[in-house]
Amino acid sequence: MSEKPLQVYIDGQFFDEGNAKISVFDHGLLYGDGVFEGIRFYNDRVTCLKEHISRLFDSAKAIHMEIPATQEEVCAIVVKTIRQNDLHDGYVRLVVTRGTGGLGLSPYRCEKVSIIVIASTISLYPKEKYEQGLILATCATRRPTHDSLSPSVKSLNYLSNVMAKVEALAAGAEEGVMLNTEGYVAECTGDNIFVVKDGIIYTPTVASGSLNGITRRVVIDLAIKAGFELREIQMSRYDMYTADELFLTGTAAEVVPVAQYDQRKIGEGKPGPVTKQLIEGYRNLVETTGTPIY
Ligand code: PXG
Repeated sequence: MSEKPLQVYIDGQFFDEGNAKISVFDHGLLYGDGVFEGIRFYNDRVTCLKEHISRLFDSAKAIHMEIPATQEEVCAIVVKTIRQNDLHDGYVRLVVTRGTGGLGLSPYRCEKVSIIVIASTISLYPKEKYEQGLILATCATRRPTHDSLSPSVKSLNYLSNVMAKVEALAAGAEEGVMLNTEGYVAECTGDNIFVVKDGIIYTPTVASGSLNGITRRVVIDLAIKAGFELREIQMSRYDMYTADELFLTGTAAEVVPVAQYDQRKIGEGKPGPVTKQLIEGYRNLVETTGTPIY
């Protein structure tokens, strides 16, 4: 027997996943003209919902797009879509596209901005990876700079990240490290980076070209609360090669340890004590906080 189809929200209505369709003339498809968020929910609570929606509105503002709803309304739509699918733990992909328009770049010919919400489940890395650590490699593709499309915009243009992921996988790694045009470490293809050295925790500044990650912020706050010194720095590959511990953060990835980077074993080559403490702290936090769904 097949499972009940997912109910996908598009512009005020729910559709069975097989019938959840948008126009081939949607500028999200034709030009990558749109923004998105990836949001998790655990134990009937949506993690950092307001923060995700606030970032979505900032991304939209930056690309001169008006979302046809308030932040509170979009929060309610996300919660409603999870409820509609009777889910308790999972992942929401919230996509806002410029909408249907003619062939031609101008967004002003698009009829209306579309809001799409998919609530489902996600597993980015196999469970063992959280005990063994990931293998990373530096990618040739650099993070875009703020003078083109700001890397702070979580847009539907993820091709440089996709290319970086392809390069990492081709190098036999599981995730790729993206540098900025100056050669400093920015982030991974879908996660932020943290280093532990001599008991101090470091992460690249947002100005290095990293996304202002919501998990990054939660982990920074957790680390400071736990009494660690936390420094946002311009980070080099050297800082990563010589780290005692290395870990990544992201909504999908959560907090995930790194065992190897560019053929160098990191620390003991297995998750260190600080990483383990933060994995534990993050899990406790997401299980017990967030916007209630039911
Ligand atoms: N950097 C980039 C480029 C990202 O896309 C992060 C860092 C982590 O940010 P958050 O706010 O999630 O802590 C992201 C987020 C997916 C997926 O489907 C990707 C992300 C989030 C959720 C799902 O691969 N990227």
